[in-house]
Amino acid sequence: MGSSTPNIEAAAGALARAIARASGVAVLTGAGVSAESGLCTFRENSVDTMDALWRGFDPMSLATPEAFAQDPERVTRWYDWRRLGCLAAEPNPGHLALAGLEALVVGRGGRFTIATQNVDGLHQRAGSRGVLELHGSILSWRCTRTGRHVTPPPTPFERFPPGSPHHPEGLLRPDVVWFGEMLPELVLVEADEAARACGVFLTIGTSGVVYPAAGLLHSARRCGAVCIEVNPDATPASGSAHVSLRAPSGVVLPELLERTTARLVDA
Ligand code: BJW
Repeated sequence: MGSSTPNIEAAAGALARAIARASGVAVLTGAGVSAESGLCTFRENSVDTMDALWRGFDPMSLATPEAFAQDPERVTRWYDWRRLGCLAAEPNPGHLALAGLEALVVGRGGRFTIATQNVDGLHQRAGSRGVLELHGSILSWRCTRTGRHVTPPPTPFERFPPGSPHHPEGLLRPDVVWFGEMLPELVLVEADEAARACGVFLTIGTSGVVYPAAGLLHSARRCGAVCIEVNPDATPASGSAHVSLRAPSGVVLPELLERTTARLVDA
């Protein structure tokens, strides 16, 4: 394998040392990790990835309780389109490499946690087990009146917004966390504990601007973790990373896994 991504040896060395000591590895992922599965990111929707219907819409203006209250049909049409896209997408080599890294860490007695901001379920489908969904799941929907959950079938909704099967006056909404809503408390506590306890923290494919998720990197760094960023572009988080890998995660993560494994075998 021959990528010449600068800094990859430094990152592999930090990971191998942490794994050899059986110390934990914690990972924060964002939309960029699923970009190579064909899913749109939030802050850089390109003509290639956005369906014609949704070009010109600002995703950030649809991901709020206010947008849903004002126009539930428009918001649920967008989320249904994305839900079907997530179901049709496949995990990419970046997701698979993270599942492989988990096996390596856990096999040596360490703790491995992925705190993901993504709602697409692709880490789980790649085989990752220690996944914390900070912003919920687009595959699960809930009644706005009763709070009861439903997993809709993998076909488009028949009417918009879909009515709730649990309450005559309820609507279904995606079980995701919109701006101004609280993250699931226990999930956030567990993610913060993992960040504070780990030896290496990876922040992958996120612009690092949405809190409290973005604060996990700072928790990890304050507690002494080696912090590694994987992102083709610099972000506000870059200054807090000890090592930056400026490449797509689907390219660099398999190589990082390979080099880390080789170091452990050689040791
Ligand atoms: C690649 C790549 C490749 C491309 N490989 N990389 C502290 C300070 C300031 C504000 C706040 C604060 N605390 C709370 C707030 C308010 C707010 C917030 O953070 N606002 C900021 C924007 C200023 N936070 C909240 O409201 C949160 N709730 C909360 O804090 O509750 C308490 C509270 C309530 C009221 C007031 C105050 C406090 C909730 C946040 C929920 C975010 N929800 C969304 C939608 C989820 C559902 C859905 O999917 O539709 O989550 S918004 C959206 O942003 C989504 C994402 O998970 C999240 C982060 O985006 P992400 O993943 O980073 O994607 P992008 O597109 O931004 O970046 C992609 C990156 O990938 C780029 O860097 C590319 O370069 C890179 N990339 N290809 C690797 N191949």
